[in-house]
Amino acid sequence: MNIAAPICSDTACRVQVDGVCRLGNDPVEGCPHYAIEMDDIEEPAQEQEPPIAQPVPIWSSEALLLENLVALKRQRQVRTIALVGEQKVGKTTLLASIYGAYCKGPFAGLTFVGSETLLAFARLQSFALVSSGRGSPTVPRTSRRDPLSFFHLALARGGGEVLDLAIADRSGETYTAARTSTDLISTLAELRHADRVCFLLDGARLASMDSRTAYTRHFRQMINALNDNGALATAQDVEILSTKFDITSTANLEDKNIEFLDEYQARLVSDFQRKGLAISSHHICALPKADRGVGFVGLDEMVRRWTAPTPPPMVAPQPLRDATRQFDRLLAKA
Ligand SMILES: Nc1nc2c(ncn2[C@@H]2O[C@H](COP(=O)(O)OP(=O)(O)OP(=O)(O)O)[C@@H](O)[C@H]2O)c(=O)[nH]1
Ligand SMILES: [Mg+2]
Repeated sequence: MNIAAPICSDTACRVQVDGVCRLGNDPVEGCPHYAIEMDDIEEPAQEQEPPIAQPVPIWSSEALLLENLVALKRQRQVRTIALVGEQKVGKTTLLASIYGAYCKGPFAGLTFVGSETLLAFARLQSFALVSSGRGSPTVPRTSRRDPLSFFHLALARGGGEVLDLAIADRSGETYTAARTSTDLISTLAELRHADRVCFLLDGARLASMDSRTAYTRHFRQMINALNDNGALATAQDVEILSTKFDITSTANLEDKNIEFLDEYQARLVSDFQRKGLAISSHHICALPKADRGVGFVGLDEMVRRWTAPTPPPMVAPQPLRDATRQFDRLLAKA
């Protein structure tokens, strides 16, 4: 139903009904209230609601999940490193030590310029502080329930070029399970993203005569399992990092740990090089708590390897030896 627009702004006036002006104007057009635009009547000013700002997403600074890493990789060129090793080999400690080194200043020829995972790093670092109440520095155990996570570092070279590193961490139990149940290997998503895969070899278990034999067999089995199932296909480099060098080097000298370790590493390297892997081996000590005199070992060189400038891609045409067309053979003939 259409309601006729009021003809008089005086709401008590019945001019619209009976044609008589309440104020006695005749003709009614003489009334100042008659036939004025109702829009001209000023509405009492309504209180304006303050505008509600849209929520702004803020970066939590926690460790990156796989989808966060993929998003970051779309924005920046990120070098990804996977740390592979069984429980308590020292993966998380290595991460904490790298961050700790940058907290002190430039390290391995690079300066810290930022991190998308500062809070996660700080949380690891807090376990090493006196205020944590612990007698010696440590890091929290990575549980099998914890998701695969990545720690990010943005590092600058002298010329100002910034390099992004993402280092994967996950629980050692998952890698142990994948070694024996190879159908789990395809679930190790970090390996598909990794430019470099580092196998961490526990120097403390190698230094123990009781566990040495079984452990070395399991370690080789791990590299074999990942290699045979194509999990190392995308990595340009593979490293064996023997951890806890403070323990390996100070345990009973008669056990000749270092000689044993070096021979074992050399054998692994030559066997896997024959299988086509670009593999090398190195000693590291990320937390010299068994012997402070040993100090941090191999971390500087390791970060330099991880961040070394990549050679420019080969663009020159390569000669084809047995090409079917004469034209394609020209370069080989030259
Ligand atoms: N002496 C010595 N101990 C170390 C070194 N690196 C790590 N550790 C110790 O080894 C233990 C295990 O280290 P983590 O870093 O938690 O090992 P992880 O590989 O992350 O283990 P999961 O989280 O179980 O997969 C901790 O008590 C560390 O303090 C080292 O270089 N020297
Ligand atoms: Mg851990």
